[in-house]
Amino acid sequence: MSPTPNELRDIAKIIRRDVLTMTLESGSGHIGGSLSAVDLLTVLYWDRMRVNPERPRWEDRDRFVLSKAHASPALYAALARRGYFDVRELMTFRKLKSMLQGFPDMQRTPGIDASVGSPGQGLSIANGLAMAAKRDGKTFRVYCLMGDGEAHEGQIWEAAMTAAHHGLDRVCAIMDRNMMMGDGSTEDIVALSPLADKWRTFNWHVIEVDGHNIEQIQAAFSKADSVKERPTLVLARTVKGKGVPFMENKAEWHDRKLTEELYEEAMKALA
Ligand SMILES: Cc1ncc(C[n+]2csc(CCOP(=O)(O)OP(=O)(O)O)c2C)c(N)n1
Repeated sequence: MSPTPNELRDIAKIIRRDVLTMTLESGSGHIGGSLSAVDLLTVLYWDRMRVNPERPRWEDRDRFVLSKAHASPALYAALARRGYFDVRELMTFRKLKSMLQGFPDMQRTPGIDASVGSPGQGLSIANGLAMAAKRDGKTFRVYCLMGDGEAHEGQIWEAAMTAAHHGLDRVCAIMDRNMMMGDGSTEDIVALSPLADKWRTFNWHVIEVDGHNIEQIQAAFSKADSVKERPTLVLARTVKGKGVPFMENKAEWHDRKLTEELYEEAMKALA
């Protein structure tokens, strides 16, 4: 049985705490964009996706592609808490020989469906998985989480056209619209607005949600399931650094290093 929305909120809090603990331990890693994506990942892994952590390579599983690959701490924590591997493994994040490298590697880590790293590539991978599913008569769905800053990459729009052209209705892309990237506001760097209109013009079904509202996220994924002949984009309004007030909406927390002192303060906010 799926957890209740309140239980999902509790899980999200645990994952946020894990993100902080593992990045303190590693001395590096991307915190802001991990925290903005946690509620989306929680709903996907605990409520939406058809997966079996005991059989990470089960061929009928739904697939997940972390196109914003630098948010790996959030994904690794979600996979560990969901039972794909021992939670203690999180403390090896970014260390030599660890299976939890800075960017996800499907050959090393149970639960990772695509090796990713360079921004802009994930949606193309998701398209390929969806096309293969169609060819093989499989019913699995493919979820792909992108950053909004990633939409500066032309490949995203090539993939958007491709998915619409082929009517890939089993592709559900999610854009973590936190309005920020490492160097500041997406709108100052290269404006993306009106983003929903852009995707609609590319012939996608677009659903806009508050990306921290569990019920809205659940409803969006349910709706996406029923859309036929077109891919869906869940445009999730989020806050970079969500849950830790001194990190929220601060571009510097894209990849700033935690100190013990700041860690304690952040953990208090997530108590
Ligand atoms: C080809 C390439 N372009 C750019 C970068 C630098 N870079 C890494 S992630 C990223 C975008 C970060 O913004 P966003 O996707 O919005 O991430 P989020 O705010 O969700 O963390 C950029 C510009 C890179 N590593 N490689």
